[in-house]
Amino acid sequence: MFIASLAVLSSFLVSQAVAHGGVTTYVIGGERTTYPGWQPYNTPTGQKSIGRPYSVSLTYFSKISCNNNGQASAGQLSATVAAGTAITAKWSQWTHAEGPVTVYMAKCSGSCSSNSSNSLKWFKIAETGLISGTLGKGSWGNGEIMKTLSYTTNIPASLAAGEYLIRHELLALHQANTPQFYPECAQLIVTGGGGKTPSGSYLVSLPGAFSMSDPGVNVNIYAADAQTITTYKVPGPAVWNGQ
Ligand SMILES: *[C@@H]1O[C@H](CO)[C@@H](O)[C@H](O)[C@H]1NC(C)=O
Ligand SMILES: [Cu+2]
Repeated sequence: MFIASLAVLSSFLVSQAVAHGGVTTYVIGGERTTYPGWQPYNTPTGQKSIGRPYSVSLTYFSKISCNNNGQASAGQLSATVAAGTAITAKWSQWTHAEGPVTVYMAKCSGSCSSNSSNSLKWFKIAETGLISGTLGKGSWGNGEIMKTLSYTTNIPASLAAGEYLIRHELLALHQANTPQFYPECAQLIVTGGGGKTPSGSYLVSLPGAFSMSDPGVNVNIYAADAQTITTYKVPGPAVWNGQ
């Protein structure tokens, strides 16, 4: 009895630790359609998920696109979603209040499952950075994730139909000058839409869009000046306005 409850407790702690910062569920169009995200603490064998695979939620620049080698899983699925529809990412656990939340998309050529996330062009569809207050003591997008464990954004209504990756990133800034990235991707098949895709400065490569030289990445929220600075530029391109 004692041994059994210890085993249950330790497996609970392990899965919580690994799941920290990982999208566990995607909800499309309100509560009507729910898809499980990739489950990093389960064996990859036989997993069928719209989430791209990853093993540990925390990552760094070399794996910044989808937190893996860029490839789809063997059982990769895609979710069909009409342009203009809300998509909600849900996390099971999150503990870092400081830093921005961003959502990117990338158009695949042909089938997303045969495209590396590292060679696509990404655009940003939403961001929540410093909401109020200072870098050191302010309210951040990541603090909202701690409260709701979810982030909802709309697939741009004007977006061209086709296959896309969607990427949610939590950038945790609680360690001085040591950013922690928690990105995950999922595959979507967008229907309807207005035939538009962004161009020019809205499109970036991942890796490539930001590095430690970015002032929004290399942040010390405990520095003296951070207690008075009230502006913060979220790393990456401007949010695409759908035009
Ligand atoms: C994406 O996959 C298609 C095949 O479906 C291929 O023709 C194309 O070159 C790939 N593009 C990238 C960027 O990997
Ligand atoms: Cu953490």
